[in-house]
Amino acid sequence: MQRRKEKIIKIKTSGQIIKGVGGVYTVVTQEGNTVKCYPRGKLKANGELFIGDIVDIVLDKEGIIESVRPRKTQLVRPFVSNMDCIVIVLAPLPKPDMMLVDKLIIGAIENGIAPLICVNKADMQGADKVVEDVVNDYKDEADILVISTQTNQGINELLEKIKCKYVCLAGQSAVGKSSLINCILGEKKQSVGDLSKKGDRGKNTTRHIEIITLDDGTKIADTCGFNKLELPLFEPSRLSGYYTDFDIYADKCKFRGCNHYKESDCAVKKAVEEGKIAKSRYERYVTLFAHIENRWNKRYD
Ligand SMILES: Nc1nc2c(ncn2[C@@H]2O[C@H](COP(=O)(O)OP(=O)(O)OP(=O)(O)O)[C@@H](O)[C@H]2O)c(=O)[nH]1
Ligand SMILES: [Mg+2]
Ligand SMILES: [Zn+2]
Repeated sequence: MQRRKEKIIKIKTSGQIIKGVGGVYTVVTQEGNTVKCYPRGKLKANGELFIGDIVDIVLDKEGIIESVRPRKTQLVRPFVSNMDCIVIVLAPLPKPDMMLVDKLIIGAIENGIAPLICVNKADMQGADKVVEDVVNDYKDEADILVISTQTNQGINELLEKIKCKYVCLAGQSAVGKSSLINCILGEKKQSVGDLSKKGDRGKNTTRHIEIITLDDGTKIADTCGFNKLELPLFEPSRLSGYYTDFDIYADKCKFRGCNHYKESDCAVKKAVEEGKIAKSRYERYVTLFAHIENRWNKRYD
């Protein structure tokens, strides 16, 4: 008896990568199915896939990622693409790193998206001071929310703001990004770290980025915390373009293309002296400018 050869039907579809561990990507297809996928060889050669990528896949015995659709937005740290908004999370503990916040805002502006700052752990001692500092430095740059995953303060307000969007959390390790996901879901889905030792900077509990979808369609990417962030190299004169809070003064600087750095008759510096621009933010701008200039000058070394 002749056995009929079974025909394997390949199904083409597309979907979004919601997780990637060790070269295996979890894709939610447009039909709503969750499938494990492997990238085609040429994709691996062309660089890594981002969590959030919209990909075309072929479902054979296993899912194969054939190609990546152009990315609407993308960040290298965290390694996420296509998000509508970056939610920068900080807290009284670990000690906030405002330079990191500045750099994350630069990333948001580069992608043409609005940053949202969440000061978490509002229940902790010292939270008021952190809120005061954040408002002082970023009130003209970002929406600011004060939240606590322990008391639920501000959580509904946050959910309202991000409703039906796809956002990625970003920030230092142990500020409470995964705790926020658990708080929103009402279950312990994500592992949460311990921040018990004094001076502890957190232990990088979350090792893999994962996009979590809420019942109303809102998507939140839980990401890996980091304590250092190096910006991609660019010409130092471009830096002030990312400081939109400087814009209304920059027109009045004496020199066109003023970097608000060592130049005289600088309206931005004057605004700082008059308290119209936060001194702390400007001082970090100067530090960052010098750093980028140094890297730029050594770019061929
Ligand atoms: N007091 C207080 N502690 C909180 C709050 N939210 C989170 N924590 C604590 O902060 C610590 C770190 O929380 P995680 O959620 O693991 O922090 P994370 O930002 O995800 O850290 P990484 O995954 O390492 O980037 C844990 O001990 C949490 O219990 C809060 O609102 N108030
Ligand atoms: Mg985490
Ligand atoms: Zn100037």
